[in-house]
Amino acid sequence: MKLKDNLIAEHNQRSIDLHRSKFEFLKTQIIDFESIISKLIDFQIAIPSWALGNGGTRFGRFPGGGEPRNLEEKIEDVGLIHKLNQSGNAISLHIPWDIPKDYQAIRDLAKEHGLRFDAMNSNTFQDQKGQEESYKYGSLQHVDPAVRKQAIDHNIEVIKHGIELGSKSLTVWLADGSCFPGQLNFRTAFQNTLASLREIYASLPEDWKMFIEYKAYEPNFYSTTVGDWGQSLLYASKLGPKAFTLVDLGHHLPNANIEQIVSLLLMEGKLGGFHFNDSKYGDDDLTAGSIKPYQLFLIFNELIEGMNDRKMNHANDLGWMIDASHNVKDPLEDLLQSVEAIMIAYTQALIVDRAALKEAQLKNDVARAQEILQDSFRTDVRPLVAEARLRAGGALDPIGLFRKLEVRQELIKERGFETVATGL
Ligand code: AOS
Ligand code: ZN
Ligand code: ZN
Ligand code: ZN
Repeated sequence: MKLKDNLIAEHNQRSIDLHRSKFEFLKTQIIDFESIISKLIDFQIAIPSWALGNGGTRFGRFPGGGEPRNLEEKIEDVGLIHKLNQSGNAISLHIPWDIPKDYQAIRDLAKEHGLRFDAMNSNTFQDQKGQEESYKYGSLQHVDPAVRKQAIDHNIEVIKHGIELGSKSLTVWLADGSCFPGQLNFRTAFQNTLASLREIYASLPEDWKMFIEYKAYEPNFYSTTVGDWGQSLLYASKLGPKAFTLVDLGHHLPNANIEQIVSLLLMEGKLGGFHFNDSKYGDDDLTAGSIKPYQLFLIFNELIEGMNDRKMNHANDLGWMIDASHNVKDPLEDLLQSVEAIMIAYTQALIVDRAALKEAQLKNDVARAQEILQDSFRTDVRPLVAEARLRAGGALDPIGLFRKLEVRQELIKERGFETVATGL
């Protein structure tokens, strides 16, 4: 289904007065609001193809209906999100789940929805039908060169699909590791992985980036071969200038200071991008900002600080992606909430008084430094985010409109309850 522009305009008209009064009030508190609005309009977040249906856990899956059944419908769903919020103009594909049958048709469809293709994701954590070698004991780290070769070839194939679609990056997330002490030799596993990554790296086009995603544990529970940002940074540094670290917010051990990791990776020029989500315990893949919104703000605070320092472009120089899984919510509503939470955290970080913060730090004025950050975090910037959306042609209240237009019911009518396998 496609949403008509006039429906969005009509919907906005109904709540415009209330919006205006909230926005006028906020304007009086924010000096640079026009430049913030233009930054918000430019800022786009990629939606993962695997988050458009209900996920599930190993205990079960409760599909909600109307889920996309193929790549075309996944693109359509991201198109719906983008139409509503004008902030999700990219889709991140996963191979082999999203192998395009006809590149031209897929490119045209994405264009029709105003979408581009963000990072391509490879998959060497499952065995596919008809595959010769098994990834049970790892892929790029494997003791058997034949398994490593199969995994390398797969990644190169993913790059080729990406080139056809105009993507510019490959995300490598490996499940490689071990479940028990003694199962593998850490250094051999690292060296095998590095050698395999080098071969993949050699196939990257000049203008591509490789993102190396780390994760503390799961599915391996004793060691993970790209287990933390240190290991990811080691690989990325050894590989070369096109390799970067990718930070998935759910991939740390409890209480890790993610904002500090982000700050240092930025300083080293090795931060590639994000998989935004939230978590309480582990790789929970919950809605961004739903559990720890202050952490999300602090991450953006470091991002703005570091990106300004390095004269980076907020909109284009990093990969802004969501990685999510929805067990109990409508996936489209959940993704709309995630994008909104990210935009809010970004805005709050943009309004931090950086000169005052620097001064407080130089004077060791700890209380003042905290006041400055929390002043921004506790400012209700939602009218600013809504104003940016309005000016870009989106809906003032995306979820409200999604419900009012009964989008999910329409999708169920169109697609029924048949479901596809979704990601992790
Ligand atoms: C796995 O835990 C990682 O978060 C991956 O980034 C992602 O979930 C996967 O590539 C999708 O299958
Ligand atoms: Zn991820
Ligand atoms: Zn994950
Ligand atoms: Zn995750």
